[in-house]
Amino acid sequence: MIIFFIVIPVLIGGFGNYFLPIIIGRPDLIFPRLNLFRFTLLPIGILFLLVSLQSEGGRGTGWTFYPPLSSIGHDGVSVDLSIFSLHIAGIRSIVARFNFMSTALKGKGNLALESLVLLIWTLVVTTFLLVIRLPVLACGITILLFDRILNTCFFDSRGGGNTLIFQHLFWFFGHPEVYILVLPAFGIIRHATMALTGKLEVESYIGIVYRIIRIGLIGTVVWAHHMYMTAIDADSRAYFTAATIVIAIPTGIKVFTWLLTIRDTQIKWNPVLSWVLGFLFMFTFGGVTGVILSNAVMDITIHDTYFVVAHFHYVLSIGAVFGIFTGISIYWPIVRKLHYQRRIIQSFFNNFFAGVNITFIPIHFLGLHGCPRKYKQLPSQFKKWVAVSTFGSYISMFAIWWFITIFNETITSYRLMYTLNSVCRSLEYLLENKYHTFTEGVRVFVNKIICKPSKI
Ligand SMILES: [Cu+2]
Repeated sequence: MIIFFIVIPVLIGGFGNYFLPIIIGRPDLIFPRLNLFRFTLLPIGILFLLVSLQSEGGRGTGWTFYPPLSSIGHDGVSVDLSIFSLHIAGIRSIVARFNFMSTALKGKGNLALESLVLLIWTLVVTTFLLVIRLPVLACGITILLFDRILNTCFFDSRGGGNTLIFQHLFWFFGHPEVYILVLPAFGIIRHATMALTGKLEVESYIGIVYRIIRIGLIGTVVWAHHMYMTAIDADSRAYFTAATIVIAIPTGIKVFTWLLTIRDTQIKWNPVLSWVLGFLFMFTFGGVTGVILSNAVMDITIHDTYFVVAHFHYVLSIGAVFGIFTGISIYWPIVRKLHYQRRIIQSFFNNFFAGVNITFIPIHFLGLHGCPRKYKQLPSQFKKWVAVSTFGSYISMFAIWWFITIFNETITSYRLMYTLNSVCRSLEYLLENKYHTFTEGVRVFVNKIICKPSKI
C-alpha cells in the first residue's frame, strides 16, 4: 500500500505531475488524456488490493509473493486479486512514465539537458528505471499466475521449474524500486535546501546529475543482496556485497553537501528546515543500517529479523514520507497561495518525528536479539520493546490526524499570501497563476531567462 499507492502516487504522480510542466514551461504534460487514464486506474488498483486484504483472511505472502507459499500455499482468490492489483499499478506507472519522459525530453524545446532543474533529472532517471524494471515484475507475477491457475510448473521444482527464478525476477525490480521511491524525494530536498538558503545552486550541478545517474545505474545491478540466504555462490555474494556498499558513496556525498550548504548560511529556524534535517537524519540512519545489512556475512545472522524491517522503514517509509512532507511544506504556500501557521506545522513535525523514532528504534533492538519478521505471536522476552514500538505508532497516528487538522485549518481560515518569503529563482516560485500558465510561444523564452541564472 505504501509503495504502490501512497509514495509513488504522491511523489511522482502528485508533485511530478504538478511541477514538471511548470518547471519546464509547458501548459501541461504532453499527453493529458493519458494522464487522466492513469489517474482513473489508481482507485481501481487500491480497490482490488483492499478486497484482496479482506477476502479469505488476506494473502499470507507479504509483498514479495515468494512461491511456493504464493503458488501452493495460498490457493484462494486473495493472491490473484493482489497480483491483478499490482498489474494495474504497473500499467499506471508505465503509462505515466512514458508521459513524463516525453514531456521532459520533448517539452524542453531547444534547451540543453544540462539546464534542467534537478527535480526533472530525478524524474527522468526514475522513469528510465521504471520502464526497464516494471515489465520484469509484470512477467514474474504473470508466470506466477500461470503456475497458480494453468497448472504450469515454472516456479515448481517438482515439474522441472526453479523457485529461485521468481526471487531473481522480483528483486531485479524490487531493489531499483527503492531508488524510484527515494530519488524524487532527493529532488524535493534539494529544492527545499535552495529555497531555505537562498543559494542559486546547492553544489556542482553536473556533479549531482552524474551522482543521481550513478545511483540509478549501480542500483540496477545489486538485487541479489536480498537473497543471501538462498543458494547463491560465494563469488556472487562477494560481488553483491561490494556493489551494494559502493552505492553508499554517491549517496553519502549528497548528504554531506546538503549539510554543508545548510551550515554555511544563516537561516532562522523554520518548519521546512526541520523537515529537511529530519529527512537527512532518517535517511542517513537507514543508510547506515543498510551498509550493515549489505554484508553477506552480517545479513545471514540478521536476515528476516526486525532489524531489516527497521532498516527499510527508515530509508523508505519514513525517509520518502519526510520528503513528501518537506514538499508539502515548501509547495503548499506557492500552490494555493495560503499561509500555514509555522508553529503548528512545527508541532506536527515534532510529534511525527518523535512518533516514528519511538516506533522504529526499538525495532532495531528486537531484530538484533533475533526477533523474526512476519510472526503473529512473539516470545514474552520481546514484550517490552514491542510495547514501546506500539506506543510510538500511536503517536505517529496522532501526528497524521494533527496534520489533516492543520490542512483543514489552512483551507478554511483562508489567510492569503501576498509575498513569498523566499529568494529561490526556480520557475515555480516566480509564476502567478499555476494552471495552464504557458502557451507554446513563450515557453522557450521563459525557460531561457529562468534557467540561465541558476547555472552561474
Ligand atoms: Cu535492495
